[in-house]
Amino acid sequence: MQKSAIQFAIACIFLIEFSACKEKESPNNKNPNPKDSTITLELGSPVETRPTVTKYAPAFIGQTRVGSLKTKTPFQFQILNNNLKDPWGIAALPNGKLIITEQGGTMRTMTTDGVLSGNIANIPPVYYSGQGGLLGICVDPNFMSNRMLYWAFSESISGGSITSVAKGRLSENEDALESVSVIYRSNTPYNGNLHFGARIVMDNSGNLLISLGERSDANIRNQAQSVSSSLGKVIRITAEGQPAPNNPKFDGTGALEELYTMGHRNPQGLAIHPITGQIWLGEFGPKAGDEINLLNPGKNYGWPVITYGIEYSGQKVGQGIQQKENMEQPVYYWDPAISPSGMTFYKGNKIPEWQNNLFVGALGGTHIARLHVHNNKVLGEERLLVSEQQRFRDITQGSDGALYAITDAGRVYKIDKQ
Ligand SMILES: [Ca+2]
Repeated sequence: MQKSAIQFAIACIFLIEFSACKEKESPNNKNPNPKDSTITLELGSPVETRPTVTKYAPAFIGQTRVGSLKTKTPFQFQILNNNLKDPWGIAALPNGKLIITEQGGTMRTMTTDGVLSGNIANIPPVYYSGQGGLLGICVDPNFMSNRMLYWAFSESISGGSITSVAKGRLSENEDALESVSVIYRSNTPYNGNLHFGARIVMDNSGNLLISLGERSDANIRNQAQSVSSSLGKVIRITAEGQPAPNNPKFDGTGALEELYTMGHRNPQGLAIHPITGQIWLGEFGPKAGDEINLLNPGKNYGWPVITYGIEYSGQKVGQGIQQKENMEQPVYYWDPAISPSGMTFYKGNKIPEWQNNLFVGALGGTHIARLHVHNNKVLGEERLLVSEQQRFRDITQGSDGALYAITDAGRVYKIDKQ
């Protein structure tokens, strides 16, 4: 059978499966999100029409190329500002403004009218090279009382560069950070400027989760499988930078206490599901094999042992396998790659069919991927803002309920109901 025919069959099966699923969603059914069951999902053929790069088969139906969705509620987008320089992270402040990092080492606030502040003072120096610099940003859920910000960045130290985490209090007039301290430094310096990971979120228990890349090169990336290295991991630390209490225990010599999950390549997306509180992660595969993972603490996500991608040279990665015992499968993957970067769940209600959907900024893909997530599966996919041809670096939801996205060209988009 032709690959396209197989994919069409998969799309049809999904439509049937989901219809069956909807039938069961009565008020007596324990659906964690009752509002979700009111949404009708009409799936078309997959959004991806290019041929696959690999010949690898998914581990389960719906792991890649699910049926397409189309937003029915009229929505609009506008460019609020196009004067940022290499923006990397965006997060919402509870006062209605947004806070944005620029890779070169600056941080600024922006109003939802697009008015940018000057550079906020007292940011520690960053290693600004390649994919490094001032990177992910996180606003404390208790910002109203403590005004704390946390950020991830690359730093140059003896022996190379690392991913680090700092925190500081945003001054009342928002022009400076106060009581700034670096609370975490990766234990594995490496001479290179790729794969820092560096997305950061605070979970419902007040601990920080930070994604760390495996530094890309063939001679270092195996450390994603080493429990004594912070490379290729998600770590979970307290706001003081200590390993979080009740972190999982990893087997092996010198296992780091801050580890949460292992076996990641370059994870640049982290988001907390609004209903389940679970942590979702996006990561770049090599040539193909970009992944969305649902993080279960203590688990191994497989890189570079299993992957749905191949080397940029075209050769297989390692043994060229996609599944292995004790290694987790991605919830979803892309072949060819779209380069998934920052991502967020939509918690608003203005566009009902977007509720609890995952929005993923695509760099190489030059769009925003909307994934309909249901019971920890991806059921449908839509590509938004395709016409803009922008490399979308990060996306967040403002306190006004609109989505805000930044692009490598320095733009800030607002996306909202019409
Ligand atoms: Ca994986």
